[in-house]
Amino acid sequence: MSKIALITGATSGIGLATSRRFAKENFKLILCGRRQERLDQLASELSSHTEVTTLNFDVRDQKAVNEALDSLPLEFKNIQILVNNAGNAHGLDFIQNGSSADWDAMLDINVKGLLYVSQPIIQTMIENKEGHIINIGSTAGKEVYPKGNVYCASKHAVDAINQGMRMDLNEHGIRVGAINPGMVETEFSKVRFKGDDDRAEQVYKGYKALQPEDIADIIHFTVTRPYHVNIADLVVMPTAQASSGMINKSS
Ligand code: NDP
Ligand code: 8X3
Repeated sequence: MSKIALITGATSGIGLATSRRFAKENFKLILCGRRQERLDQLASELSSHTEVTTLNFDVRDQKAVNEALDSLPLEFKNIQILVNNAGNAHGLDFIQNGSSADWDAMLDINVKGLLYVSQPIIQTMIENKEGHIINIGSTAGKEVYPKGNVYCASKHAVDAINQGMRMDLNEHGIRVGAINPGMVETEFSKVRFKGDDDRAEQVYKGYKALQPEDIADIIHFTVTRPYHVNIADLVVMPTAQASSGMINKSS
């Protein structure tokens, strides 16, 4: 029977590629994001492969998250796979110059939003004694880089939450693991640099960055292992990257 997967941040980048990959493999999909037009387009594209529904909510708004999940049709309620992907960096500044609005956004979205989405779904997984949670962390959650301060803190928090979730849910037979990518060419830098597209493009110039489909492949591999196999924590970088924030642009 087709597995039911909920993907946050399905409107762009890694979440979009994962939605397409899962659709090809006939997973039943709950696609989440805030940009309704993109959700509608994606649902229409993928519905020729599989059953799709969409949920529009801001992960920062716990009430909206709960209402959206409550509104799921019965046939989508028993979520078996949760991909906690929604998130972004906001700004790249020395700590002394950082904007508190950016700090709030990163901590509220990347950390608290992940918790708000996870908790009600975990309840369902516990009841069903089955589930798989994939937390999208980052190399920034393993090593800090200059000016990465609060984004790196938010992804270090995802790393800690991933470990804690795995421990707490272990007795319920729920798989929990993190995928921690290095540089992936998505809209991430457009968001980080607030629409400065030239600056965003420079981030991926001079080397071959990971593509969102590379991460989708890994997520698909992870969720299709036999149930006794849990990929707990995986780091993946472009070959031109040696550590967080360290890219060899002459390679
Ligand atoms: P994108 O900017 O391409 O996609 C981000 C997604 O998150 C969008 O679908 C967006 O949807 C969603 N999102 C952002 N804020 C909110 C919010 N407040 N509420 C609901 N959804 C939200 O970036 P990526 O695909 O690169 O990023 C996906 C994840 O991968 C993030 O967690 C990021 O930290 C992580 N990552 C990215 C790397 C990279 O180099 N690109 C490397 C390592 C990790 P919408 O705007 O429609 O709400
Ligand atoms: C995104 C990758 O290196 O820009 O998490 O932080 S990086």
